Amino acid sequence: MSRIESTACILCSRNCGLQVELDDGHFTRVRGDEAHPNSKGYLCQKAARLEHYQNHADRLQHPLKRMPDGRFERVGWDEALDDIARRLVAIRDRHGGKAFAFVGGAGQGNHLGGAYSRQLLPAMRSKFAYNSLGQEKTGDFWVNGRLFGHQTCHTTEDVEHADYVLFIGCNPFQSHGIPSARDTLRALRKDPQRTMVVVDPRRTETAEQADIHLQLRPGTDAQLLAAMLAIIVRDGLFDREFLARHSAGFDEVERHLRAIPIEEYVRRADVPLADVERVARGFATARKACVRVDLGTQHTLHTTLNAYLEKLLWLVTGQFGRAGTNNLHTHLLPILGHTDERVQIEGKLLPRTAHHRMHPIAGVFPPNILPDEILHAGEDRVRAVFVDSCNPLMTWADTAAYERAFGSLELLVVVDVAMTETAKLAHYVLPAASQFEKWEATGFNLEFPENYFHLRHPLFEPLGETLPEPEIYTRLLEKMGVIPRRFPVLSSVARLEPEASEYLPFMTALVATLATHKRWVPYAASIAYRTLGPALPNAAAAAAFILPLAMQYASRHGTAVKRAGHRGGRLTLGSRLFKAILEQRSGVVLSRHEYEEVWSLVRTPDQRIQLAIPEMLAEIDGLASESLAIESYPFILMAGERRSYNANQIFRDPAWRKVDKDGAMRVHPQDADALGVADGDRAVVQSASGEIDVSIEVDDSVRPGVVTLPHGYGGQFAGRGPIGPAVNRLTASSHCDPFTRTPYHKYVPVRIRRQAPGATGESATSR
Ligand SMILES: Nc1nc2c(c(=O)[nH]1)N[C@H]1C(S)=C(S)[C@@H](COP(=O)(O)OP(=O)(O)OC[C@H]3O[C@@H](n4cnc5c(=O)[nH]c(N)nc54)[C@H](O)[C@@H]3O)O[C@H]1N2
Ligand SMILES: Nc1nc2c(c(=O)[nH]1)N[C@H]1C(S)=C(S)[C@@H](COP(=O)(O)OP(=O)(O)OC[C@H]3O[C@@H](n4cnc5c(=O)[nH]c(N)nc54)[C@H](O)[C@@H]3O)O[C@H]1N2
Ligand code: SF4
Ligand SMILES: [Mo]
Repeated sequence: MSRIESTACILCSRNCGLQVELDDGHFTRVRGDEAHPNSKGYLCQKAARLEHYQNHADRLQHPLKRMPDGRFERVGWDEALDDIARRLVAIRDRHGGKAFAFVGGAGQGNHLGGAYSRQLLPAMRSKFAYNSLGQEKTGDFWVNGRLFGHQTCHTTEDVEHADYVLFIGCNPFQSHGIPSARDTLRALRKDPQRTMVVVDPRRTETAEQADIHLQLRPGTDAQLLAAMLAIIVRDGLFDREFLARHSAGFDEVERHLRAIPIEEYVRRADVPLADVERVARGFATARKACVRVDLGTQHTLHTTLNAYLEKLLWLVTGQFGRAGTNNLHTHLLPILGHTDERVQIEGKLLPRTAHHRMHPIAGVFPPNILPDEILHAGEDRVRAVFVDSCNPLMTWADTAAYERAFGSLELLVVVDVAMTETAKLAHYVLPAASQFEKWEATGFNLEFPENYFHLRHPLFEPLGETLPEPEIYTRLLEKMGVIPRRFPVLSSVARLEPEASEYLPFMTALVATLATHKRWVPYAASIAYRTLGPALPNAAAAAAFILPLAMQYASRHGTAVKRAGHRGGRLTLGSRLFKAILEQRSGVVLSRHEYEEVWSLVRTPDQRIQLAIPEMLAEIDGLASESLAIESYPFILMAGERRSYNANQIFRDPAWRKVDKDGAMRVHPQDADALGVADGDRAVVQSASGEIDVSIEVDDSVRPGVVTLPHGYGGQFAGRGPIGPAVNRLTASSHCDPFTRTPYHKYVPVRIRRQAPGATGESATSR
């Protein structure tokens, strides 16, 4: 019997609402959900392929244990979790918290489990959370921390309402990342009053639609942005009134900007000076302008400085805090932390890693250092790693380093829905129910002035013996002895008509319990799951921890929550918001702010934006002495492009791809001639770290001297592979921003040689 249900796409951070038709455990049709308050029916071609995530040959069904001969054997949940709990506790008690690292915890659509998995860190007395944000966004978060006073002050861009949009190092036509990307781009292109500028070394699908495309030399964004800012300062295009009212430190920033050799930096970026002047002026004088950036600036040279310069662009021109500009936004799920490396807590600085002495940013440690933290010889090395919703063997820099590091651990546990490359190295592989078999939600609700939240209901029965993460981690904590198995008082309060009483007796009891048992505070999610959980309607136990978060949100943003249509008093507004979240199948508008309320989200003591960041000003000065030539590697590889059929490493069955099955390498015709390669030929790409075999696509959208390979290929499926380019065989742990350690994936120096027909190298990809 087929039926129609509401859910959301799990393939990118937009999490578009979907209406899906289901039949006998399968997706038979996928459409956009018009009732979804944010995506309003929008979706892209990838969502139609979700059946390939839900049902495929490598789905995990049972807990597995790796035997001494390398084979995996099926074990029971209790046997697996008892042994894991015993070994974790032994490692913790013998070596302390430094011996444990937690990896991942959430993908593009599954952030509910993260509330439970992160409890393992305090249970292990460890602070060492590594995840993919630490290989792309931490430079941005660090700069936000300095500018706005808190690393959770995450910025957003109102592309939909802007007159002038600058896309720097992002390709929303393919990667989305902005609301209803393709519709939004089309609207921009069609309106002669609005201007779209793309800054990208490739003539991307987005650039094709732009009014101005600055096709800069890779890795020169810092020079180009510095030159634009210098033009703005030189020509007096900054917003004096905005700066005087809302910021501090502009004079100092201005001094550094005035010293910038504009023409020389524009020459280094290799774009026409007249275009740069036009863009600087156009952006500064537009009524409503915003900047959208992504990996093109975050995965290249000067990652952190790029974030600073990009934000200065909209701050010095006063393009902030209004419709059509950049803004801050609210959070329901706390996906970011605040870990300022300068601040002392109880007389102590933040914990640093044993080998690199690296500090966290927004609570996250960088993937690029983890292999060294495991492999170094010290007593204080990382010995046990838990991986959840992440596949570092494929997605993090330096696959060979990860193979060595993970292969040497005393304990590696992987929680995933599928048998991944990382899972193959694990001592235990624990099978999670898929995102359509359990309650799920995303924390990527990054909108302003309206913000949204979508709690997704399970659509299918869990496959085989799979369990949702809330159950896996709660059982593990119980077996480790960090929380009791029963909370009789809380459970009995929870059973007293929780909805009719607005959950208030339960919240009161929870707060009282945690006040008397402070050691349980870090495990509030599991405690709410075990106590309030069973009393929730529709078996929504996993959503129980959202109650306190909704109450916190309502108490902080009460007026905006009421503007969104929610009703209630000081105590009940939050619990009513929670009820709405539980009930509305297509998602909820959480809050509706007025633009000027953006200042209430700034966390500096005086709500002024602190423009002068000494570390960044020093780096601006240092640009003058930079040299870029790397003679022995004549090409720059952008390792990890977004295309029409990649979606991180979420799909494993290559049958999901309608085109680009090989994940071909784009090469400029001039370079193809010089290399003697044509469409469909094979070539070997070699970097300082490794080499892989690729298929060629001659394409004049790239600059000469630049080649691109897609992200999300190179995995194994059903015993076969690698399928397509495994790009992280070419990247190196050490090739990264010195400050944040985020990788330079878009700037990998390589050599290329033609592969004679019929020849297959050791690292050849099978087809
Ligand atoms: N189809 C698809 N969509 C996705 C994903 C996916 O795997 N597939 N992944 C999602 C995720 S996790 C993320 S983080 C986003 C990323 O989304 P994007 O950052 O938009 O995607 P990319 O294609 O990796 O990189 C963007 C652009 O940076 C350009 N670039 C390379 N080097 C430079 C440079 O030096 N300077 C500048 N200015 N630009 C440069 C590239 O040519 C490319 O067009 O996409 C999300 N959406
Ligand atoms: N060279 C290069 N490398 C890159 C990039 C690049 O551009 N170039 N892009 C980087 C970027 S921006 C990102 S965000 C990362 C993404 O890389 P990762 O952080 O590794 O995340 P994903 O590929 O999204 O998915 C990881 C795993 O989640 C599993 N999964 C799916 N659903 C569930 C679930 O419900 N529960 C559990 N437990 N697991 C589940 C999937 O099976 C998959 O194995 O890759 C990065 N790697
Ligand atoms: S991949 Fe992203 S843009 Fe496409 S349907 Fe899914 S969530 Fe929406
Ligand atoms: Mo990402």
